[in-house]
Amino acid sequence: MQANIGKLCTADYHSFMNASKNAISQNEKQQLDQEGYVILRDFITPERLEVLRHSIEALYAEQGERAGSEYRQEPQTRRLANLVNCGELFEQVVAEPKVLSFVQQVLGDEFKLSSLNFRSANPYSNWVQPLHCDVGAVPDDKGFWVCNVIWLLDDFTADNGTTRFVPGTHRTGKLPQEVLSDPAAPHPDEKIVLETAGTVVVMNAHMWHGATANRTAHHRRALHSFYCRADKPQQQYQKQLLSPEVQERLSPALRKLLALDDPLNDELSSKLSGASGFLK
Ligand SMILES: O=C(O)CCC(=O)C(=O)O
Repeated sequence: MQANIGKLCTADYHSFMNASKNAISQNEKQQLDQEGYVILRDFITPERLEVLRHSIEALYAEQGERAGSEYRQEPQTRRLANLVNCGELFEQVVAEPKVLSFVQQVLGDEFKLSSLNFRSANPYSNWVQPLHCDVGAVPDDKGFWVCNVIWLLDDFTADNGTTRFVPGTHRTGKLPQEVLSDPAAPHPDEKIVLETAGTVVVMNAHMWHGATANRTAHHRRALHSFYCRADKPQQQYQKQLLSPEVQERLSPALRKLLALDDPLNDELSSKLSGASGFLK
């Protein structure tokens, strides 16, 4: 289904979820299940990439010191949080049908947006994120419950703070800090993302991963659209963070994806939002 979920009504949300089961190939499913990630090259058109970059830089300049403070700030890193609140182009990012098909493959039919953030490794930074699972999540008896999607706004190279990950570790049922003596150290089985701007990487976020140091003179920018299963708290409680004006104009399908009318989410996210896999 190619239509944007943002334009669909609630009934269509369920038919979207059914139709999207056929939207990805057996190979892609197997890759995501076994290895824990799928790479979608040339996914963001050059025009969309330019608009996203421009909007992000404008928001960062506007927010100044408080940028990212709806969630957490990170050393040697520019962050923006709560981006669904910042314009329709971000609503389209979280509701991208092809991406949602992959998310559904990881999380099952009942999932929601957990957060939409921007993250950019500063030039000449030596900060290496420890290998982590997002929000410190370990699969439970119902299976996987977190899935993260990295939207590359710049080329990711071996030197500029790219993401590293250890394929297959989403199936260990363990957090890296439980197993590794130093989760910030290089891992013998790690792979790094070497892809061009416009690529989207869908990751089972139980797979051990983290950003590396940026040794170049340029920022390395990405958006992270992060999803969780419906029975878990959102990382950023959307109903509390989105302005009334934004909530008012969202379509029923987007309201569903953001869990704006979901008492279970209110119960969970009002008490338990804000978790991180490694930031204090
Ligand atoms: O930006 C990246 O390369 C990875 C970021 C990440 O894993 C995180 O912030 O949790």
